[in-house]
Amino acid sequence: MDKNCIMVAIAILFAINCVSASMVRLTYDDGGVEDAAWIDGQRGHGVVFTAPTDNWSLSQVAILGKQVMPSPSEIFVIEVWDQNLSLLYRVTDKASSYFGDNLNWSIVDLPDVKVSGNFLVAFFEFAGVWQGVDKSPSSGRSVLVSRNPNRLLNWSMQNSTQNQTNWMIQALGYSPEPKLTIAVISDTASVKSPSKIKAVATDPDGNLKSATEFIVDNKTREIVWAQAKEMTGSSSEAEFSWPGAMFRISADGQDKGGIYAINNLEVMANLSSLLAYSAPCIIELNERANFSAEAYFGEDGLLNALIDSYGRTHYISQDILDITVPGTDYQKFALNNITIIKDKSKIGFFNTKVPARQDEQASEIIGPIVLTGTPSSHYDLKLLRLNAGMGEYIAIVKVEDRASNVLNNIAEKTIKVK
Ligand SMILES: [Ca+2]
Ligand SMILES: [Ca+2]
Repeated sequence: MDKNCIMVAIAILFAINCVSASMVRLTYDDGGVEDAAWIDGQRGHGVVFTAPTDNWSLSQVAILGKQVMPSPSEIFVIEVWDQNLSLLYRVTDKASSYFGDNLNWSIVDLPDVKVSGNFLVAFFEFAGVWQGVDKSPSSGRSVLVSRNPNRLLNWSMQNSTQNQTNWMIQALGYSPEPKLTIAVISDTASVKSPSKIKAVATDPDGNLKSATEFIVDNKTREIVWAQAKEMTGSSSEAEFSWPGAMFRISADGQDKGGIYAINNLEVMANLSSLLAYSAPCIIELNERANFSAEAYFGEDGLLNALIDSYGRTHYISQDILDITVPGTDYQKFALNNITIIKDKSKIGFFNTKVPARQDEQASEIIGPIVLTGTPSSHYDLKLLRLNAGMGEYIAIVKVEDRASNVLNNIAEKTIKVK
């Protein structure tokens, strides 16, 4: 499978070992630079960001770049504009203090500019800095801008179309983050008597979103179980119970191994039992097309939907169609809409580990599994909840707010499965 694809899918998982949660980085590029471009003195590279919350404190701008040699300009200007294109802040500095001979990320400090809704970061380099370009399908947020008056320009770049250009400019900032305390109420786990962990979160600006419990095998470091619960407001409680089970995937009745899966929080009520769980995956339609996606399973474990990271649907089951578009002929629908090629397309899931050290690999692929089933047989894929083996498990609780702040706590006691 394509390595890029795997990296993207891993990034879609979570950074469970991130220590500091205070700084949030807004990025619309994929992190891999494919090209670099400079533009003339009148024009600037602009990226339209959306603040995670109102009055977000924008404290740094990161730009991937290197100096043009010989440099036509000694200085660069960074401007932050609000959604009406009005100037909020301007930095003017010496290009050689930030950019060198190689394409590297440079961090430019700002004095905590308060931004809300959409805001724009414009980089004017006066043809003196090569601006790093990510050429993956663009988010449409990279634009050309000009001043006097501040405005967006029509796209006119040689060799770069706007839908394949992401200026590698990122915004770093912060807003009040939640606090989390967790307590182990019951430290043995079985179906009859699940382990219990209580999480209490508070958030100064009252935008709590969710808490998630991860159960990690103390020996293998595998995440065997994950469960999310909604949180709201400025103070919230959640109790997690774990029945000593682990998520596994079976294909055509054969157990293929443990995978990362989680219950879905934000599903419409009439679909919640059909889309009860989701698991990140990689779909390989044929030799040329592969992409990261999300597989959705029902309460009964049957596969009901495959949706890729661009939002394209590759499979939905008849049960889903009957609810979302009643009266549709499923066979006809399947023929025209399902992209999976029987006996040819493959799917890979993730066995995800919490690395003990940073250089350890965090995930491995389960599969790729050739899809031999049919749309009506749910491609013979089933999410299993089987007993986790005897041993010690670590519980980690993550709390998130609606401003992308993330905080993790590890339970002080391990959980035993006997
Ligand atoms: Ca790229
Ligand atoms: Ca908050």
